[in-house]
Amino acid sequence: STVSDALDALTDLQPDRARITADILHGLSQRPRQLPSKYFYDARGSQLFEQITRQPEYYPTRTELQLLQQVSAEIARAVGPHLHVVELGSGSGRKTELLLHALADPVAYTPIEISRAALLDSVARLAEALPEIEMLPVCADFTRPVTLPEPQREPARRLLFFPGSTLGNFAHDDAVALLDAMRQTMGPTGLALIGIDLHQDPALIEAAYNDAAGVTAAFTLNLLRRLNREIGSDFDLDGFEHRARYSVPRLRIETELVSRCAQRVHVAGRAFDFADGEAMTVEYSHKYTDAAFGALIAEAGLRVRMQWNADAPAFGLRLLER
Ligand code: AVI
Repeated sequence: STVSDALDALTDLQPDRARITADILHGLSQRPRQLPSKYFYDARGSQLFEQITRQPEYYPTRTELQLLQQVSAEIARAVGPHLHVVELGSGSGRKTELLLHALADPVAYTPIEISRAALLDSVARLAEALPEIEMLPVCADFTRPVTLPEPQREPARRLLFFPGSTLGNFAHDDAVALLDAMRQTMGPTGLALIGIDLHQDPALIEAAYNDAAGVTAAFTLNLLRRLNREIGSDFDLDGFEHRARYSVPRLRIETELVSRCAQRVHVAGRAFDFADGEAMTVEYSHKYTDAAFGALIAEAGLRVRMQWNADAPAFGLRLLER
C-alpha cells in the first residue's frame, strides 16, 4: 500500500464517549474500584508508553525486540509464506516491522489499535517501509468483536501477532475469553505468536513499573486526565498517586491509583466517595511460568507449537496452534 491507500483503508471503531462512560461507571461501582487499563492509550498515553519502553528499568520491550531479532528467521520458517498478519494492540509497530521484514512475502497486515493517533503514525511509517504489503488498519478495542478486513490477495493463513506481554494485562477469565476469540479468528490452520513476560526476580519486575524518572507514574495518572477531558469527570490529578507492587502468589504487578485524602469525584452526574488511602486498581501485568501459561492457553483450546526464551532478563515468545 501507499501511505494514502493505507489511511483510506482504515476501519474506525474507536470507543465513543458513551462506551467509555459506561465502562468507567461500572468499574467505579466495584470494590475495590477499578478502571480499565485499555483507556490509558489516548494520544498522550501512547506517547508516554513509548517513553516507558525506553526507560532503563523497563526491560520487556528491549528484551523482546532483541529476542525477535535473534529468532525471526526461525519464526519465518515455522509459519510459512503469504500470511495475513493481524496484530492486537500494535502501538508503535516497532516489533511488527522486524517481523514483517523476516516473513516470506506477507500478503497483508492488519494492526488493531485502540489509540487512533498511534495507529495512524505507525501505519504511515510501515506503509513507507513495506509498500509491497497491503495495509488494512483497524482502530478498535480488540476485546470486542471485530470483523477483519479481507486482503485482495488470498493469504495462506492468518498469523495473529500479540507481542509485549499485553496478554498479561488481562485478568484470568478475560485472558481465556480473549485467547478463545483469537483461536476462532485464527481459523483451522492459523497460528498465533505471543510475547510473554516471565516470572523472575520480583525486585527487577517491580523496578520496571516504578522507573526513577517517573514516566510510569505520569502514564498511570494520564488516565484520569483523559477521562476528565473525554467524559467530563472531575478527578483531581494531585489527589491520587501511582503505586505498583509485584504479588508473588498472583504472579502479577498490581498497579493502583491511591487516593491521597478523603475526596468526592463526579462522573456523568454521579458522585463517588474515596477514603483517604483507598486504592483503585488500574492495571494488572501478569508474569508467567511455563506451567501457568500452558494451563491458561489450554483452557482456550490452544497449545504451544514452538517457543523461544531470553534469559536475564527473561522474556518468552510462544508460537501457538489449535
Ligand atoms: C502494554 N503492557 C503490556 C504494559 C505492561 O507492562 O503491562 C503496559 C505498562 N504499564 C506500565 N508500564 C507498562
